[in-house]
Amino acid sequence: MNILRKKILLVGGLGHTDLSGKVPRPGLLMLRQAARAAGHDAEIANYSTSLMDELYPPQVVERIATMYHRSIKPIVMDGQNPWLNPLKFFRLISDLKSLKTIARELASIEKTVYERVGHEISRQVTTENLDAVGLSLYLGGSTIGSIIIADILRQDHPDLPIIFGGPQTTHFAETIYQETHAPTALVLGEGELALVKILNNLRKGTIANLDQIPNITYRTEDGKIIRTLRQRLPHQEWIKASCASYEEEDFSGVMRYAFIETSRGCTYKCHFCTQPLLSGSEIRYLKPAKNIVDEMITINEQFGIDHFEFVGSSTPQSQAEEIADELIKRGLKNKFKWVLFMRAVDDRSNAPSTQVLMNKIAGAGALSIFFGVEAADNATLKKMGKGSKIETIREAMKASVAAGIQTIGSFIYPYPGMPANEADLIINFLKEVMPLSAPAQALGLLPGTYDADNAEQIGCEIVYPDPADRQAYLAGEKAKPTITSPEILRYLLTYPLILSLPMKFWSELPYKINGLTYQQYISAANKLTNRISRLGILTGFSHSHALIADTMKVTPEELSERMFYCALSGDPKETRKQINLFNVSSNHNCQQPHNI
Ligand code: B12
Ligand code: SF4
Repeated sequence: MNILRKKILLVGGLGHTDLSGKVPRPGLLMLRQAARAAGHDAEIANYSTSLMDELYPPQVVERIATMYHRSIKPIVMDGQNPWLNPLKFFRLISDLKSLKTIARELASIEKTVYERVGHEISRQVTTENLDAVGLSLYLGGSTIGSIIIADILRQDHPDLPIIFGGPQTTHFAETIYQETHAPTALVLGEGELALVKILNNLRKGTIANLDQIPNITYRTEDGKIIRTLRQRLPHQEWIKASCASYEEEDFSGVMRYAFIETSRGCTYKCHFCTQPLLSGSEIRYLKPAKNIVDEMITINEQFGIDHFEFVGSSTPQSQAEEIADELIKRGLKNKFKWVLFMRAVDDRSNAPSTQVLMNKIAGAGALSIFFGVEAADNATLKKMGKGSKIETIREAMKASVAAGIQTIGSFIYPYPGMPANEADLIINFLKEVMPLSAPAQALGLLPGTYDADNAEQIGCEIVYPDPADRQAYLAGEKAKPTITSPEILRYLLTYPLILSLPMKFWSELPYKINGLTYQQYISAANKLTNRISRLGILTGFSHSHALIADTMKVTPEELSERMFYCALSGDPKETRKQINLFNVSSNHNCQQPHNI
C-alpha cells in the first residue's frame, strides 16, 4: 500500500429528488479529479438510486399510488374542476392529509435507512482502508442523512477525518456543529482547494493545522468554532479541475446525463440568491468556449452522450454565443443538445440584436433556456437587487421563444413589498412571452443571503416553527425569533425539500411574507400557478426536464406527469423504468459513430 496516497470516499446523492436528480454528481466528480491530480485516491458513492427500494417500501408506494390516481391526478394534474365533482374534491382533501401522515412514516424509515448506510460505510472504512470520508450536504434528506452517517462513523472510528461539504455548510456551519460533533471540518463553498490540502496534511500523518486550510469551519477541542479565510482556486486550476471527469461507472444505475461547468462565481449578488455566497461574488470565472466544446466532444467520444446541461452561475449571453460560434466553427452545430440558465442582461454581448443571438445559439443546439425572471415589475426587481429590467427580460425571452428554444421563466411569488397586482402583471407578461414553463414559488430564505439577513426589514416576519414556542413567544416567555435563532436555523437545516413538488406538498416555512402566513402565501402561489396552467404553460418543468424529455422523445407534458408521479410516490419500479427509457433513448440517439 502506498502510504503517501490517501484514500477518501466521497458520499453524495442522499435524499429525495425527482428524475432530474438521478444523475452523477458534478461537484463530487470535480473533487475526485482534484484529489487524484494531487496524487491521492478518491471514490464516489452516489446513493441517488440505490436506496429507493428501502426508502419507499412497496406497501407505502401502493397507498400513495392509489391516492394519486383517484384524486391527485384528476384535480391537481388534469385540472378537473373540483366543484363539478365534489366527492373527488373531498377525497383530495382527505388524501392530502393522509399524505402528511405518510410523509412522517417515510421520514422515520429514512432515518433507519441512513443508519444502515452509516454502518455499511463504517465497515468499508475498515475493509477498504479509507483514510477519510467526505459527505455532500444539500437541503433536505442529504443533510439529515449525512449527520446520521457521520455520527455512526465517529462512534466506530474516533480518529477518522470526516469532512462535510456542499451548499449547506455555507449557510449553516455553526448550526451543523450544534447538531453533531462528528465532522472534523466543514468545507465552505468550492471544495477542491481545501480537500486537497486536508489530504496533503494527512499524507504528512496529521490532520492538525486546520487553521492553515482555507475555506473551512471546524470545532476546537474546547468547543470554539473557527472559520478560516476564504480563498478561491486560481482560474487555470479551476478550468483543469472542472473539466470532463466522468468514468463509465459514474453512470451505473443513473441516467447517462452529463453536466458541464461553464462558470463559477457571480458578481450580480441578487438579494435572494445563494450563488455568490457559494462560489464567490468578486470575480466571475467563465470557461473558454473552446474548452467547453472540447469537453462535449470528449464526453461524447467516451460515453456516447450528446446532450449536456451547463451548470455554474447563469451563463452570460455572450458566453452562450461563443459556445455556438465554436460549435459552428468545428462543424458540430447539429451534433449536441444543450440547456442552460441564462441572465437576460449581459455586459459583454456584441450581438446586433438578442434575436440574432438566440437564432444562432438555437441553430447550434441550445434546446432550452431557464431565465430567472423573478418579478414582472421593475420596482420589485430593484428590491431584489436583480440588476435587470422587465423590458430586457421580456425581449430576451421573446427572442428565445421565437428562435424555437424551449423557454422557461421562473418567478418568486409572493416576494415582500411586491405590488398588490403582481399576479396580474406576471400573467400579462406570460401572455406576451408564452414560454413553455413558468414555475412560481414563494421566497426561500437561506441564512447568509441578503434577504435572509435582512428578513424583517424587507417584510418577512420570522415565526417559530414549533407551536409551543409560538405560544411561549406570545406569552412573553420567549424572545422574538430571528433568522439566527437556533430553533429557526435548526429547522431550516433539516427542512425536507423536494423542489419539483408544488409548494402545497412542502412542510411549512418558518416565516410570514408581507404579513401572510405560510398557508396564505402558498395559497396565493397556488392560485397564480393555476392561472399560469390555464394559459397552457407548464409550471413544474425546468430546462433539465426539457433535456430529459427531448432525449426520451416524449412531450414535456408527458414527462411532467410521469415525473410528478415518481417524485410524489417515490415508486422505485417506475423511476427505474424512466431511467432505463432515458438511457435506451440516449444510446439510440447516438447510433452514429462518436468520432467527430
Ligand atoms: C446541477 C444541480 C443539481 C443536480 C446535481 C446536484 C449535486 N448534488 O451535485 C441535481 C439535479 C441532482 C440537483 C439536485 C438538488 N439540488 Co441542485 N443544483 C444544481 C445547480 C444548478 C448546479 C450545481 C453544480 O453542479 N455546481 C457546480 C459544482 C462544482 O458545484 P457544487 O455541486 O456546489 O460542488 C462544489 C461544492 O459545493 C463543494 N462540495 C460539494 N459536495 C462536497 C462534499 C465534500 C466532502 C467537500 C469537501 C466539498 C463538497 O465542492 C464542489 C466542487 O467545488 C445548483 C445551482 C448552481 N447554479 O450552483 C443547484 C443547487 C446546488 N441545488 C439546490 C437544491 C436545493 C437541490 C435539491 C435539494 C433540490 C430537490 N431535492 O428538489 C437537490 C439535492 C440533491 C442532492 N441531494 O444531491 C440548491 C442548494 C441549496 C442548498 N442550500 O442546499 C442550489 C444552490 C440551487 C438553489 N439556489 O436553490 N441539483
Ligand atoms: S440570480 Fe443569477 S445573476 Fe443573480 S446572483 Fe444568482 S446566479 Fe447571479
